[in-house]
Amino acid sequence: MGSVSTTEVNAKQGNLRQAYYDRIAKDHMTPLWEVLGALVPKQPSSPALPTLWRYANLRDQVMEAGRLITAEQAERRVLILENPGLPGQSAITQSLYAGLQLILPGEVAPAHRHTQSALRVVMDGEGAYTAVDGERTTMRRGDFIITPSWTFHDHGNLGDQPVVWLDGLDIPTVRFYDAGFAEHGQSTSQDTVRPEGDALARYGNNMVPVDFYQGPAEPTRVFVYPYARTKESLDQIAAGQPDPHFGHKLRFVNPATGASPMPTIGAFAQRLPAGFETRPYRCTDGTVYVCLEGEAAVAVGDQEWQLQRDDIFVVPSWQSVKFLAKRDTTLFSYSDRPALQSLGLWREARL
Ligand code: GTQ
Repeated sequence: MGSVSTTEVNAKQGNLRQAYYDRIAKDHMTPLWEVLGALVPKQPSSPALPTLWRYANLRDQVMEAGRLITAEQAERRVLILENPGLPGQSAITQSLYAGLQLILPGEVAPAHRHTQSALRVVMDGEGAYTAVDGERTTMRRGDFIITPSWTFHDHGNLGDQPVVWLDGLDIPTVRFYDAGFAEHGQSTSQDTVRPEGDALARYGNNMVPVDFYQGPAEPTRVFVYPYARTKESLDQIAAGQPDPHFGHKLRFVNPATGASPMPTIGAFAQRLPAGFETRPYRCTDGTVYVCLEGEAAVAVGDQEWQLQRDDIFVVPSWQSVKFLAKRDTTLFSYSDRPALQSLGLWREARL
């Protein structure tokens, strides 16, 4: 008899193994050796894709939603920016959510609270407010506003223009941990219990109340970081030497602790001087960017776009990002960096 070929041996072994896998699957077991490489990758390879959303298109589409449903009917009238690599997941990165919210003159988005943390970046229009735990703040373009986990919040538009902002939430993170709770407020709009500006005066001016101490994971009581102040800092530091990878980049902090404003989401503001080209950079925090001012070419992984004012794009974990500013450009960004850092999982590479 001739010897059995290697191919035949392999085929037979393959069949035996598959039959075994099928048998153990009935008992809810599965072999590690078939999936080890994917479970323990050499480096991150996110299913999220580098993606750009043009603001002009976003705005047209959200305005159309404004003709189809009221803010109160919708509870929140938002178009989710869904990463095409994460279909059906309402996620822009594996851990974060993004959406464009519209509130028309006279409308209110009713009070509620949830364990998900949220941030807003005001894009368009004047006259709206967000109320957080009994204090309102007028929303102005570029303002970075937060509603930390379990704080009551509602929105309203007292002006005569549609107001649009970007929502950033840790919805996928909270879903991952199965830690979502939510409830409605007692009334549609919260009673105002403090005058506008109170939190900023108490906690946001390099001072805090004398008997106030916070643990490192507690969110800040400052819930608005006005763009006028952000811009003032960027204008001032832009006179100095830019960092080769970042230009002039600052991170928002809880002024009482120096930690991120909220434990699951970090936020950043960045100025790239006209003509400045950054070196390629990558990090493990998938990041959502908003172009608040200016114009720049941006390369993310194998994608390249000409960024215009208000455009929004996402850089998934470990994809390289590189900018060439055509004009003085200001970027806002947010990511899960503080969560990764507190878990010891944050890495960066300055290329
Ligand atoms: O404003 O409370 O985009 O609860 C998604 C969920 C906004 C909000 C969103 C929310 C909100």
